[in-house]
Amino acid sequence: MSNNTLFPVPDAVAADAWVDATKYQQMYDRSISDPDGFWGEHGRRLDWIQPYTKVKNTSFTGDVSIRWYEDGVLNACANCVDRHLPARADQTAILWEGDSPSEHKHITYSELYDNVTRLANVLKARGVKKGDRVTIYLPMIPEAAYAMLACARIGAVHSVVFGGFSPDSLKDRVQDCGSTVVITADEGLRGGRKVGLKVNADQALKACPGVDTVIVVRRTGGAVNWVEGRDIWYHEAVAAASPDCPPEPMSAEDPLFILYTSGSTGKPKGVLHTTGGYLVYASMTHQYVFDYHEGDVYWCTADVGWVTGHSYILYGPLANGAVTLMFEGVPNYPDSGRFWQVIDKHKVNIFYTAPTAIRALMREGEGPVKRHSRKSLRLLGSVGEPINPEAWLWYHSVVGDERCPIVDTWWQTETGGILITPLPGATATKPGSATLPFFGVKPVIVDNEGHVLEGATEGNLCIADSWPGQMRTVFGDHERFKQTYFSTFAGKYFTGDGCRRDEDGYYWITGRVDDVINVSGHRLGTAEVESALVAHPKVAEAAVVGYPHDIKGQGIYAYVTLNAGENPSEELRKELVAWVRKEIGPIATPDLIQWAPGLPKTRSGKIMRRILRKIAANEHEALGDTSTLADPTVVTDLVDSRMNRG
Ligand code: 6R9
Repeated sequence: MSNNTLFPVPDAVAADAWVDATKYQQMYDRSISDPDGFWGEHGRRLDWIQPYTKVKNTSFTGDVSIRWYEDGVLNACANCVDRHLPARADQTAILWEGDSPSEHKHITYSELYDNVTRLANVLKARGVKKGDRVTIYLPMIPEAAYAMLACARIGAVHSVVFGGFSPDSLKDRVQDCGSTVVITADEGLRGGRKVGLKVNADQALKACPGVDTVIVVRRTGGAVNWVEGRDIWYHEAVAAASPDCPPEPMSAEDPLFILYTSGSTGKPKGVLHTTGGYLVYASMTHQYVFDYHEGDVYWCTADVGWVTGHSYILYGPLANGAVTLMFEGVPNYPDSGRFWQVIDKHKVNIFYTAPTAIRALMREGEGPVKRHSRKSLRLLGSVGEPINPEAWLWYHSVVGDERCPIVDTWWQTETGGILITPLPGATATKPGSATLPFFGVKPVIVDNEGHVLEGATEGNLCIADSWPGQMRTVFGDHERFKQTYFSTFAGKYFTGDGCRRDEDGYYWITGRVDDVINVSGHRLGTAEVESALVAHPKVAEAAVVGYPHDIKGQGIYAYVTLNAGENPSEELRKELVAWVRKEIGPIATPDLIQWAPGLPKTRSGKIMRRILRKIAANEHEALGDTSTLADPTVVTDLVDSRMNRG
């Protein structure tokens, strides 16, 4: 998976970029030796209602406390909208491209202001106050951005739930954060197909008596059920509301949003981000990593339901007064040239997508790419999972015509923004490497005992000290925050990723080292899929692992033990696949189900996933030590049936 070819920074790129190699080194060194000075200065990129006098106040030990700019007061929405009005009221803020190529819209900063302030007043009228939680379950339409910013404006904490999640997943998330308001749509539209969002929300909310308001955007006009007194139409409420809504003054450490993400154990946890540090970090990384300049058209293809959508469709770009493209559709509809067609249509300069999309489009050959000129493109980005060198090279030569630098950006929901990445004017790239840390980021690689490894090495990736975009806690469960991130390697933030550092000091992320799998850039805990499977009446036990998948990066491999008396059949296999999709959502669809009369367990009853991963990957010779198993013949049986599968 490693390719050491060095792609130098093109001279023309370095000359125009915010940062070249010399400046990167100077800024990086200062950010590490004098974090207060460095971040104190860069924090002023935002407008503060009351300027901060303190900058960094963080500790990764004891109770773990992370505070940045703690005595500053600001409003995130005002920073993303109001402050741009004097200079760019009529400039496009959001360039929305619909699912169908015949639909698009330019939303200017003044229109954004009007939409956001009205919705903010609707929320207030429904009783939402500073600190209250609002759940947003919307497709990729401008109203999703209005909803997030309206919450930020009045100090409410948004929790966006990806529109592909099931009613059950939505219910868990609404209950966990205790929202009283849900914002949804009649239906979503993706690849020409309708997705019933209101019907899902209705189903979920049967178990959420605390929700007294559901605001419904009319997207398709499809029929919906209506709960009188609870449901209101978005367009009616907003039309009747006033656009006069002053932004709420927020302390830098007041919560901005919660975003649920999967871990190795238990239910998804509510990652909590706060206002000041998050916004400084999102906006600064957006400017430097994508080398954003005035007038550039920038497109991140993520969904706002994921952190990439939060930081790099919404908060980062809008804080910078950028033009941010928001796409409702999918890469292969109406055909697999859609991305490149949109790039030509809107003259996109900066394009940020995921390796899984690149691999899927690569399979269609160069034809669909070459039918479009892509001459506006200047920079390409990748995020979500390790990019294999083959996909990187195709992205570089076929999509970027060997002209556009690639930024492979490593980060996580928890980190708020990009931590390891090239800067286009400063960093020579290597296909498959996320290269070097961003300002203020101190990566360390440790062995399993926690010893810090120096030089060229491989091990567990930790971050030694805080950066402003870091999550502050798990909503409602600070203990879990400490346990999950700071207890494996005391005093360090543990990322859950494995990593190699080469002789040039470049970082190569090798993937998760915990029980998290990454399917098409989406994080899933194996425990979540297992608990969905065992909830089926015919299933006795299940073990889920990731295995290498050509397009998705990792596929979901499930070993299933049926209850006594139940027999494996193709029909039951299909039923279990449909069951998991219904329980969690389509992203959790198992790719392979293997019937397992028994699972390999230690004598204390722990499932040996290490062995199951090897069997799933067809690495039968490398099973390692099986002597600690309670019943080693289980493994032979599993290997035999895996081999019969081919
Ligand atoms: C932003 C985002 C985080 C996990 C992370 C890692 C993987 C993300 C990557 C990458 C290699 C990259 N990951 N970007 N691995 N190279 N450029 O994706 O957040 O959904 O929380 O996932 O994704 O394993 O730990 P999130």
